[in-house]
Amino acid sequence: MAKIDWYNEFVDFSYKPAKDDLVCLFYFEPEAGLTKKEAAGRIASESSTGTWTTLYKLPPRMKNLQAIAFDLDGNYLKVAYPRDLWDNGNLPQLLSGIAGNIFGMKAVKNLRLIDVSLPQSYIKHFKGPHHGIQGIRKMMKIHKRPLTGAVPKPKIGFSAAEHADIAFETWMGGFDFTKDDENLTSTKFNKFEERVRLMTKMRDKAEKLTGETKSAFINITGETELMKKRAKLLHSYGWEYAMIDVVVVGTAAVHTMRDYLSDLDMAIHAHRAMHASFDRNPKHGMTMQFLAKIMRLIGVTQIHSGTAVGKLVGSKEEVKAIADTLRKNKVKANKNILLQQDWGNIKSAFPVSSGGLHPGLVPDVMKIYGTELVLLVSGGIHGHPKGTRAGAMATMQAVDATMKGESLKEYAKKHEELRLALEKWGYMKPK
Ligand code: CAP
Ligand code: MG
Repeated sequence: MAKIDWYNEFVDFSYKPAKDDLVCLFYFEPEAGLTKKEAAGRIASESSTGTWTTLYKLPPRMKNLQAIAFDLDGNYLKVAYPRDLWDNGNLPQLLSGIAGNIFGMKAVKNLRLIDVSLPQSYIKHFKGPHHGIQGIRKMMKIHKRPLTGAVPKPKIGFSAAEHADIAFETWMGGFDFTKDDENLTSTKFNKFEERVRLMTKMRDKAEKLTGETKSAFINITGETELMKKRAKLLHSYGWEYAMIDVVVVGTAAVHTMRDYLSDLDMAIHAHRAMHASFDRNPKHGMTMQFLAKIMRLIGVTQIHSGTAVGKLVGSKEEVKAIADTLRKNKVKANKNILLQQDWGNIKSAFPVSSGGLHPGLVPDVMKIYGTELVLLVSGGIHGHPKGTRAGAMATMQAVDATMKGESLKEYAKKHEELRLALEKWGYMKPK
């Protein structure tokens, strides 16, 4: 009987990836009735040149474009993709290939894209972050400790004037940044233009009083032309950053804005709102380390990476994998979590730890990340018994204690703001 499918031609467990191959690591569960090898063939086929049936005509050269499932270890599968499949510098096309139809195949009960190892011949077509971690540290004149910031809370509802006043208190408490929340862009009670104007006034006042550089992640999320307009306004008021909710705007818009903001010598704070719709299920979807990788490749300055100890999902192992993906130049393979990656000339990006943090959790977060991170503590300063400024001071005291290797308990004996924070929250891990 004539063969009706050719999936097994996409499997070769003796194949050794070529230097220029792009390699993906998947977790997968075959649907009942299919072997792992049969499902593996379907993953490699559907994400490269194949279809469900044998064809009347198949030019021999197509063989050179087929993906090959080459390494099967339990439910983990590696697939090698020929370099010629991929359009230089086109990340949406990459996603349509390795993260497209395959998630909907009946052949798999579950499928998760864990990581991708990109060859130099692919990454050289991307610019990566404009500043890099050292560039940001130089710009902010902060060379050792974590950078710190907070979002006004409640996350939306303040007038532009109230928002700017809270920013002033945050900066005067010693924080470097104030951040808009992910769902605040421009509303009738807090218009973007008004917020920028008033935030600028408060920034200049706080810089004058403290002698420190103060900045903000002001949210320009929206249609790309609108984002350009808002970025230009930020630049005209001397702001160094723009904030973009990168998942909801999409990789093409982030790419456009990376180049537009880079021409203005501006940095991108990437919020990852909506990521958990595809990365929290350990059996299906894509990992946060994969999302962090493509965002560093496109060129965001920093992206939220989790806390492990705060209110939102993300294990310690996952947080470390994301931090390595963002900060390292040469990433080592970590079984079933990361593939090796040489970033070549692509600059580093800051991990951003945020979500349910307060001064009592600062040592836990710094134990995971070290000092090379942006630390955002929002509810954890505005909920302080003595208010925002004292909450920021308490957090800066917790950072200082941790940098000095002192316990918070000891340090709090001589620092009232930290003592009051520990009295309220202790070391609780919010849910
Ligand atoms: C944190 C936050 C951030 C989350 C995002 C919030 O506020 O502003 O958006 O950190 O999660 O809206 O919850 P709190 P992630 O500090 O008051 O919790 O960083 O995991 O992307
Ligand atoms: Mg938020």
